[in-house]
Amino acid sequence: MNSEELKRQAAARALEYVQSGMKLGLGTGSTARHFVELLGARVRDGLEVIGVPTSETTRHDAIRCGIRLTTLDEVDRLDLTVDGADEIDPALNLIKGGGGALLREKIVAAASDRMIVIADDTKWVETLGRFPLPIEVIPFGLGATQRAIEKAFVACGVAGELVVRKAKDGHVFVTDGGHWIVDAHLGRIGDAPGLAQSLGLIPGVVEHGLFIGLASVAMLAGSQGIRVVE
Ligand code: ABF
Repeated sequence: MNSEELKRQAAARALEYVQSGMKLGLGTGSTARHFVELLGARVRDGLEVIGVPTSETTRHDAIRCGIRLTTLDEVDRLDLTVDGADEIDPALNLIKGGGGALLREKIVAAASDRMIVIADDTKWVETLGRFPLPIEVIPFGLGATQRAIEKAFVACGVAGELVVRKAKDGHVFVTDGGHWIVDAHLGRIGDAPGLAQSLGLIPGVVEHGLFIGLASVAMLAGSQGIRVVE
């Protein structure tokens, strides 16, 4: 089974948790897109849900699939968010943001009663950090922000290069919020909650891709089937 089929299987399993009347957070990325497509098929069969997309890309996908959308200004809490991840550890802490949508993804996840992470099992790691950690920053004062990030790394016992993300056209990648992303190549993050807390205190850091304590369930699709980790 190829990786797209595995992602679709994980997405299909998450769909079993969706009930009519739910308010849903709709994730971003290729795995989350499978979920949006499968959800759209159920909506066309009569399932009534309303969704909050985590990116402009997902907004367009959801509209194309016929899913009714709302915003976090119009609804209070969401019942469930289904989203992908770049890395998942045994405590269900995540690295997200490889697709650049981490800020909206985190706002939506934090506004949700439950978050299901869907992925193929290559995303499962014992310790986070092999995937470069995305940190969303304000362009103003970038040098000062990067120096503060490096200090936080030292305090948290990690080290690694910071690389300003470029888009495919060679220009700086700009997020849906108009910010930039620096990717931190750390290799291993021994204390992800501690690092998350330190990064959250730095002026100029808008958000970072460590999702600590937000995911409730992970659906990991592999050649042996789906492993559900709670
Ligand atoms: C989003 O998409 C991200 O936070 C993560 O960066 C990425 C995972 O993408 P994919 O499902 O394509 O591997 O969930």
